[in-house]
Amino acid sequence: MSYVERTLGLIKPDAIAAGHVGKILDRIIQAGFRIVALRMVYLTRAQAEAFYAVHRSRPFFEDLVQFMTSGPVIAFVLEKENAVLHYRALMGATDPAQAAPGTLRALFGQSVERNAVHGSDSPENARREIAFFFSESELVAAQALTPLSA
Ligand code: 3AN
Repeated sequence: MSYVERTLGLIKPDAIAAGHVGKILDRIIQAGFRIVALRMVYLTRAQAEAFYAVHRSRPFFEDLVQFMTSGPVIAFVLEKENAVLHYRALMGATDPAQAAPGTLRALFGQSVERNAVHGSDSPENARREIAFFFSESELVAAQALTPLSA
């Protein structure tokens, strides 16, 4: 069954530095997602560690935190039917070399670490990650300002 759902996406520092922000957002919009909130932030070390806490024991954790604090990220909330799965499909596999042609990571990712974009991997994590970046009032305000027919 499909139902309207929200997911949290990030454009990572590598893609921002390479000038890919406009192209990535355009592909997201063309794929039928509605952007209900968006902001650019510099993550602090503590914030990056908290966001990726589930990976704390992985060997790449320190590098990942360093990379994610090496420049700003753009965080956004997307809305669509089955948004979590659909955005994962649009992103492609974690490793850009394994990602299907035409996916965001195949097009804009450089390596398994510098892979251009992030997306929540489950509805539960989407709720946690959306709350990490946006307050409830920001989401409600964004929804009120966006035409329902968009
Ligand atoms: P995804 O982002 O596709 O859900 P996860 O959750 O397995 O992938 O990994 C979270 C992030 O950690 C990835 N986006 C990537 O930046 C980084 N990462 C995952 N595996 C590796 C790895 N083997 N080496 C370096 N970084 C990795």
